[in-house]
Amino acid sequence: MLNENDYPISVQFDFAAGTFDPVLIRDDRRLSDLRMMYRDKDAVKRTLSCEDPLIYELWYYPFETSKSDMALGVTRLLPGKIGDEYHMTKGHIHERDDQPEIYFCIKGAGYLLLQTSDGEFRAEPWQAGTISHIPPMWAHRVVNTADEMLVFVASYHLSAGHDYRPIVDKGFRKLVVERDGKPTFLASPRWE
Ligand code: S6P
Ligand code: ZN
Repeated sequence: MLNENDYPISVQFDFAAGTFDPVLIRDDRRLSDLRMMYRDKDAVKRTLSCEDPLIYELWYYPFETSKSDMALGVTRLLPGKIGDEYHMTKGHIHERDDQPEIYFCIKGAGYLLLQTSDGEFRAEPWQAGTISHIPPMWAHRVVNTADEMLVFVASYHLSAGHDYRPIVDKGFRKLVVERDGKPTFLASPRWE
């Protein structure tokens, strides 16, 4: 017997705008939400003394049925840097160790950083059209290294859970910074 949540639902994605409609939940992440993540604490302080810039927007549509759940998430990551470090998502690992995720880059360019709790690290170069599978047990973060907004679609089970603690505590092994106008990977001092 179907209940009212068990029927198919479609939303319409606008590729030029990087938005979809209808959207059920919208959330903003500002520099104050990410202050622990950036290496250059003086740059964070300086910026926050005059403004609290928007770093990314999250647009969500949770699909919850009587038997399962799945989320559609669109992340809209603005271009820019804090000090010399590019704008990025906070980054998290799924609480459940059997939960993967699919990311689909729609617009812009940058990197998907992936890391296990043992410190295995990968950086997947991203451009519009790249689709990446994030296996279970890999923390994930997206970095925007271009001059335009980076937009990606995520699909995952809502029951996966989000653990930000390992990233707050130690961060990723590599920082993505601008050197001579180009994105460059620096070993994070927190891993040495
Ligand atoms: C959820 C999925 C994305 C992120 C979003 C923001 O599993 O990976 O929807 O939540 O990209 O990143 P973060 O690290 O702030 O959650
Ligand atoms: Zn995730």
